[in-house]
Amino acid sequence: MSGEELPSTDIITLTRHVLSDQFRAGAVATGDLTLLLTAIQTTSKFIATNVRKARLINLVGLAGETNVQGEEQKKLDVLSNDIMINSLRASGKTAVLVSEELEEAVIIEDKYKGNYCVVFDPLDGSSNIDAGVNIGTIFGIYRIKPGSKGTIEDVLRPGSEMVAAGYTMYGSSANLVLTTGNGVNGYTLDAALGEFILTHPDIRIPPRGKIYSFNEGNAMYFHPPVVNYLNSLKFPPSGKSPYSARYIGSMVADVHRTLLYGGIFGYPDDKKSKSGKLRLLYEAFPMAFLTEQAGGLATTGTKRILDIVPTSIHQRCPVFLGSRDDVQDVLKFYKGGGGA
Ligand code: AFP
Repeated sequence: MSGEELPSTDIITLTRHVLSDQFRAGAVATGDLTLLLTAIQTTSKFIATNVRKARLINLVGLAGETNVQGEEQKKLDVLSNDIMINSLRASGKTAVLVSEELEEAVIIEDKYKGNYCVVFDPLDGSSNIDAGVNIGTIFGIYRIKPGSKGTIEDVLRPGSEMVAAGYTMYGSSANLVLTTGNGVNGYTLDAALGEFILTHPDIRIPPRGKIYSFNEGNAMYFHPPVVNYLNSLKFPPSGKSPYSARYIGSMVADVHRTLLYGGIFGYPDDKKSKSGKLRLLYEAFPMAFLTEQAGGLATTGTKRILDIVPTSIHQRCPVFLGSRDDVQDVLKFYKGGGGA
């Protein structure tokens, strides 16, 4: 095979990687989390396949229902929610499920009950589906509290208590990015093998970036710290270059770029949206966990996101996350001390 590159015979799949982590954890690990992650991988493969053929099999467009946030549900949202609920229940590893698409938490019946709770947005960024823009699944995983049979209290806990979090981005390829609390790794779906392969080991977010990612269409509602911070990026002191703006409007895609290239992603609270737009449990917490594990910071502007104690499953929260130095600049503006 001269001139041709030989395929690697030592590929690291997501399951192999998580299992090797489990071996390192020794006696503590039961393998349950690995099996749960296998179920999540299956749902991501299913959703990735359907996103790809959505236009051809008439899956885009409205499903004719509204979800708990009062937003119109797309057919793919419904499908993605159903596959996740079915697969997670059948895994036998879950006790409580919270989905963006369902008003109430799902308490798993005894027959299938396990020790984990999964909070998820099955298809985030769905207003982008019809335009073929990247969308994704976001998930966070808690272990039930000791002695609990699995109740809503098991998910009304700070994000810092999550044991794993991640997202799968459906774009030119399907990328699953995961933390189990020991750094962040990225896996790309090899469609021929049907496996997520480790392609982005130990993702580290650069300490400072050159990109900001906000929906500036809301600028008239922004509070002064945000307006002043954004102005400092656009009109830096002479000699410095302004930041570039990039905003996809699909959190998974905007955060994925921020993790890889650095910079800052923000969806602040403002005069119109008193708590911002993004959901704490299944958007802000998982992304904050990933960002911190990659060496970045995630804040509401006044407090660390992972320290918030949720009071309801669909509550919202302001979000600034990304490169350490960039997020610290925002914090300075909130403290009234100006920026870099
Ligand atoms: P959709 O799922 O309705 O498209 O909302 C996506 C999202 O929750 C998140 O993925 C984006 O970061 C954010 O909302 C975009 O919101 P704006 O459209 O208000 O900028």
